Amino acid sequence: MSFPYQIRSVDQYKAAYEQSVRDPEGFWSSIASTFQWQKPWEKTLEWDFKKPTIKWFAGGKLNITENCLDRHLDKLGNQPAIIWEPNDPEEHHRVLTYRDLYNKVVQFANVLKNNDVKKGDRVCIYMGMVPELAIAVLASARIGAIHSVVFGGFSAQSIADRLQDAQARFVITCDGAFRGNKEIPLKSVIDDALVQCPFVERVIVLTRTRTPVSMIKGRDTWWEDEIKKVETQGSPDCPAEVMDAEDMLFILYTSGSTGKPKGVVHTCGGYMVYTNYSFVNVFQYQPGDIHFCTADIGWITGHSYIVYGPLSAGVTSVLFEGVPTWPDAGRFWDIVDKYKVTILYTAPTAIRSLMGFGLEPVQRHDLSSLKVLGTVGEPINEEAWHWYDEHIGKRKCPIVDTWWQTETGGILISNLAGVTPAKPSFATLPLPGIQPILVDENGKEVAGNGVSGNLCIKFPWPGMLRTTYGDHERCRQNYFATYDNLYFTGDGCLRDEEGNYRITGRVDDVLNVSGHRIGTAEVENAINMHTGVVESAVVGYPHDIKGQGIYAFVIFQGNMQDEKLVRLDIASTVSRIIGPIAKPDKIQFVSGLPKTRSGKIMRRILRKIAEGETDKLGDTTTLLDPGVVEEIKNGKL
Ligand code: 7RM
Repeated sequence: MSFPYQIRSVDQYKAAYEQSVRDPEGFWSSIASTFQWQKPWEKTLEWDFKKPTIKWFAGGKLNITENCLDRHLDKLGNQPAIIWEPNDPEEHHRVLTYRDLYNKVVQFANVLKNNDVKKGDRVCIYMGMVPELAIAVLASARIGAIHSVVFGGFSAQSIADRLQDAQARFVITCDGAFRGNKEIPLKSVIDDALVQCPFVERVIVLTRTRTPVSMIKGRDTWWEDEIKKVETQGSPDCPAEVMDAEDMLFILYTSGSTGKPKGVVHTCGGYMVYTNYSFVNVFQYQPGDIHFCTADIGWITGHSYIVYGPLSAGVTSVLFEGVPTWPDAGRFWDIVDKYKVTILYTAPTAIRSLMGFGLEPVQRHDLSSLKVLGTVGEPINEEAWHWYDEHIGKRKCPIVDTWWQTETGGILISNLAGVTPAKPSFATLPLPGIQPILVDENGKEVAGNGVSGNLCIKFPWPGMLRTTYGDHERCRQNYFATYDNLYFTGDGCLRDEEGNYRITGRVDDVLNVSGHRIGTAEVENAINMHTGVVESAVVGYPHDIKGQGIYAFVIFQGNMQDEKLVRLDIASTVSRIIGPIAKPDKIQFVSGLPKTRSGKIMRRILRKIAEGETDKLGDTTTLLDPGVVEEIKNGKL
């Protein structure tokens, strides 16, 4: 496919940017008109950030799967859509052409219909990285069901919370998942979650690890058996459901500064246009490209840049089941070599961890197919940037540092590979259509260059979130109430003399651990569930590989005979409640926490202590008991 809106020079970038600000509706409608619509839209944009109301392409009818599958069949039917690389390199890989993927999606869409899944129903998908995960996602979209993918590392409790919030009556899972030398018992985790979710009517279970699972009559059914049923029914077809541009496409839960994760809602039309537009421009996609995004489909990066963006562009997308360091630290490079990957998109945390294994695992492989490298999820430090540039890209591949969020649907700030200049540790410039603004604490614009402030966006773009599921007020509070008439990202940001943006990290109580978003309040709630814990406070601290580590200060009143064991108990409590990704790296037992007279924990002080900057604690005179600070400083881990 070719894309008339692909920007190929700095001048084109400038012109497109200028047009997108002067005439946003004209800009986006000319892009959107290149997609396959069942009925054209009536109004390009309707918006009011105060409520918020955001509607793109209202009245337009479409199905995103027709744009990802049907429209490619004529020309790209025999081209691989998905190349699946299993966890174990000894196991055979799988290739699904666009034709194969189309067939499997309509087939599974019919399975969903057979199981009484209807348009608007929420379907929870909890699977490992197998092609059937992408198939389940697309099949849901095909019939207008709203998918809610939950990352395979989350606990039963986290799944139950999400099922309840979304009132999902359907679950799709696997018996288990292979990840490195581990086997994760997905179905068994689902069984634990469902104890709290009697409203779930049907669980469809794909065979992957063939680990023994309990199958409950009337509720649980095998994927393979369901496929056999539709095969005997005859019609291999499944017409795409007619969706309004503003109908919900999916919910994806993400952590915020308060207790429970919120369900970010994306809609069909705008998300389709934005993921495709950003994919084609940032990575400078060319026909024949092999795109390898190493994220899990359980995160937004996988939704947008393994499934919807690449497939709507007709690219070949590599889907990898395993982990970067198993069987050895050459696994990514092995895959690049094997499939002649041209675009590699990964996270700084992965780069930093692989750097630690030296160059031998890299040098064993031919990486000459690579054309473009990308990073996402967290700020990239210069050392990692240069290693990536030198040893992976051999100094001939542009690196795109892509800044975006679950809420933004797609990349908002990034250089365009080989078109606009890169600058190490800077995401650089906004994509045309994106209008960033920096503000101070009072919401006053910080104008000009060489400044820093809180990053906001002042004009809507098609890929932005529309609401948080079941609680619109929470969406308003979280993103649109901090500053009048602005979308607030929660990130701090610096703008250099040339106008390049560098995102410095969260300014709220959200941690970024190995590119995973975790709320401090969420971790505290989990720690506090341990019987011996009275109170806790969690902050982040700089971590060489993870970017941020989790540091927990805990007041403990239980049996403390074996401190090491208590730490393990607390960690395993967190693992149970949230998942292993939220386990604290350090747990320091304290007798009190630094609090203001009104009882608020002063995290600023704890953060400084955790960062090792104990001489820069600032003003502690407003504390209820300044004495606890000394004790905490002395006990620092
Ligand atoms: C895509 C994704 C979002 C948060 C965001 C930032 C941080 C993401 C970059 C980055 C610096 C980047 N979605 N972040 N990309 N920080 N440079 N290129 O990660 O919802 O899970 O996280 O991640 O703090 O607000 S997310």
